[in-house]
Amino acid sequence: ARDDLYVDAAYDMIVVSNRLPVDYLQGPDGETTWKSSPGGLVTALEPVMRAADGAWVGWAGVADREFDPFEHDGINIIPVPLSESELEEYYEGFSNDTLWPLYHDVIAPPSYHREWWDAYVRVNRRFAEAAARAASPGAVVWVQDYQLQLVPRMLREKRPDLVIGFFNHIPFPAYGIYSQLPWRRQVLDGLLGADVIGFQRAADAGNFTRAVRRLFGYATRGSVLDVPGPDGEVRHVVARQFPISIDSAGFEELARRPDVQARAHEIRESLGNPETIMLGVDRLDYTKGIRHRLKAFGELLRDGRLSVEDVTLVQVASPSRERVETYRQLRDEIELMVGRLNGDHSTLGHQAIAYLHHGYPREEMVALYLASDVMLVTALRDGMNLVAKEFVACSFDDDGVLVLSEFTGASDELRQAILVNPHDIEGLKDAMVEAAHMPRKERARRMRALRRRVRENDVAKWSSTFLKTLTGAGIIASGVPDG
Ligand code: GDG
Repeated sequence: ARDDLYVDAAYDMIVVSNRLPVDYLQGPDGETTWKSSPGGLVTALEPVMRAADGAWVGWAGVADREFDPFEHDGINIIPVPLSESELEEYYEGFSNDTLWPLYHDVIAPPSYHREWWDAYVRVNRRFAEAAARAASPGAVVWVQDYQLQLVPRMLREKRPDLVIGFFNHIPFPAYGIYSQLPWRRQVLDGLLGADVIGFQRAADAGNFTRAVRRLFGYATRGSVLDVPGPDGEVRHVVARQFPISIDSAGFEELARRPDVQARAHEIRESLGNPETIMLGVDRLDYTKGIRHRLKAFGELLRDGRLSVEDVTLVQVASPSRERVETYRQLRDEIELMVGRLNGDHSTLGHQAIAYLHHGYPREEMVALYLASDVMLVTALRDGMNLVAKEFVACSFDDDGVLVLSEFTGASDELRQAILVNPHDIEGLKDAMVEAAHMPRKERARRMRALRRRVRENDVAKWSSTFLKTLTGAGIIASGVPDG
């Protein structure tokens, strides 16, 4: 029955991602409803998808359920089913416990399991088949992220007529680390099925290109790689950086809303109007450097360089990957640290750390950005880090200080932040004190420059630059060596 509903070969533009841009909700009477999950990717691609009558291929977020394709808010949705065991092996296992730690420079030890790999191959094939079926002749297919690295090659084999792009949202590691992967050749070959392979930073694209040279010996000129096809003919594949961004205007608009500002005011009040509010916003993930941040803050309080009378740290740690053991351990460690630090330093009137293990609506996040004086982004490794850009976009009064780790993609662009190496706890402490005491004029000077950058490079520009490169890939490959 499902086949009748599939509109085969109907779409000129297809996005493939692990998760669909909609969430499945069960109504009070058991009926199925769908709600958009308004992430950055959806915002960026929505206009493109509408204009091209595009379709989105992905998983709906519930295991062991099959859904028919449907239309939601003008976007055609093609759900791909995953079983409970595939969810464990392909998603929680190979994606989040093998690739995620490996690609983030083995901050946590990656697990290598052959059954996980088998599930990864199987699920990637299912996504590739769904996309191959939905794509019209010569359609553009844009595959997203590390969960689906084999899809470009699988798709090309089924449908050599397609124009295939891939974007990697997380870092790509140096060869010395990447080469641990028992399936290192298969993954590179999977990616090389694309016409354009996008990364966050130039360094990621460089690591990828070097890995291709080492493992396959293909010739590369700048960002163009010569990839031999089955009949010996050479395809030109482009691998370069396309730094992702946010809907900058959308965030600023929210920040300017009177009700959001009133809420920001209320947040400050409820924290006892401290002189300085420092803020961390992260998925609870070991890549984000939350422990380093807490350690530095604790030592500053202990040594009297900051006082709980003047400074409060708000740490939002949104729940993430709670079925993966490393994440459970991390949560315990962080909550132990927060409990200790609050026990040691809080007074009845002043809390050292307001720790929130919740997800919040976007309005509340923006109110938090507005309420804060210092944003702490101390990731040990991060593809981009959108939180840094969101804080900047919301600071329309040109005030606020961003402390930003050099190990984020965002640090390539946001040079006027206070850049830190989060492993250097003394350096991090100095940066936090500097941020708390930075004169107004200096704050404004830096924030103006940061805001210009984020305003001019928003997520719409990111997607249009990528898609232009992709649809012009033939032209690039035949002449110009570097983009
Ligand atoms: C991956 C890469 C790359 C967080 N908590 C809440 C909430 N968030 C939002 C933030 C931000 C997003 O989630 C997180 O994006 P990040 O970029 O900071 O990090 P990852 O989730 O690790 O994302 C990363 C990104 O992909 C895009 O390519 O930048 O490097 O790791 O937008 O605001 N949003 C709401 N409530 C929360 O509680 N509404």
